[in-house]
Amino acid sequence: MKRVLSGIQPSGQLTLGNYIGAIRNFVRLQNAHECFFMVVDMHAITVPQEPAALREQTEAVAALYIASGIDPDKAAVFAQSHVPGHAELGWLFTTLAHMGELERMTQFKDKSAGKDSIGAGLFVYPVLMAADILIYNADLVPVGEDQKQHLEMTRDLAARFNGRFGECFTIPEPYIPKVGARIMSLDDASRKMSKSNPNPASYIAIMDEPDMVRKKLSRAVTDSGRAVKYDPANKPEISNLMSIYAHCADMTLEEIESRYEGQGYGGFKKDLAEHVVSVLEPLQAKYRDIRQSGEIHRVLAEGAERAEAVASQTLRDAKERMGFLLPKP
Ligand code: AQP
Repeated sequence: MKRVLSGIQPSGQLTLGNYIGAIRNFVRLQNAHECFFMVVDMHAITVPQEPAALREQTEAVAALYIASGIDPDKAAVFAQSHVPGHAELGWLFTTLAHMGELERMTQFKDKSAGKDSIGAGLFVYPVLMAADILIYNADLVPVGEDQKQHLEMTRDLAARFNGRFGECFTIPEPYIPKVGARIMSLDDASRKMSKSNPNPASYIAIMDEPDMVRKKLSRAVTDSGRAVKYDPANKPEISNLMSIYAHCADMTLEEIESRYEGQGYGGFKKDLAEHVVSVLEPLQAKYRDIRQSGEIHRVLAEGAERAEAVASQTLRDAKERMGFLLPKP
């Protein structure tokens, strides 16, 4: 059985991009694999977070995992900060990572652009991500396209460590969906949909009410012309909406093209909104039940216990190989 690891930052309201690019695949993978799904709260603080909001969002992301169909009896669901080995292994990896490779990371460039003061944590974000993955010796990492570069760096760090200290870490593979790996912003199809975008009209939040979803999609920017045709290079806006449609209606892009042949964007956008609502409404109802039950704390505690059992072994092995004097049991 392959081991799967992934996580999402509690850095705002989760979007349809997070759902299509990541969470849906978590749910698919849990049946045939040993899965670990984290709420990566320590990554979230690489940009400023309000403490009360961080706590609330951490619970919210865990509850959304469960509401989306992740079964905590199958997959370990936990908060990254509840397993201290992530931070410790992350520190060890900072001594192997190179400044040059970290400077090349596009997420760092995007998030630091135009800022006067940039936290060192944002710079070493990919090193902590490598520790998250390698501490479980994960084989597969389901992520959206934007995380591919970080995953490459994880593979490089694993190979560097193994080359220097002996085989310790599994080299993980990315698991990226073919369609929907990069859902774009509703107001600008050159930028990805992001939960930390200050303009809420740019994203569909998983918890957006049906009327809000309809409003946002009716106002979503579309290309000039009227053909519903998948052509990301020349028609990025409509192609993005088609990717969302394909996922929510469970249809292929070709089926969507033929359904709307000769019809223009109006009807397509209306139907799209209904498909999105039909996916989100049941999920929102389950989310509310889970939050009310208060069971999320138990889920997180049990998940952290399962994760810790694996993480502490790997960390011990890595430290021993690096030459640390380990305390006698
Ligand atoms: N627009 C997207 N399309 C497809 N996949 C996406 N993901 C994020 N946005 C899209 C995937 O969701 C997972 C969790 O992401 P994250 O929270 O760890 O950080 P992120 O990639 O930086 O996501 P956001 O929403 O843009 O967060 P903020 O705004 O806080 O930085 C990842 O697998 C990601 O690929």
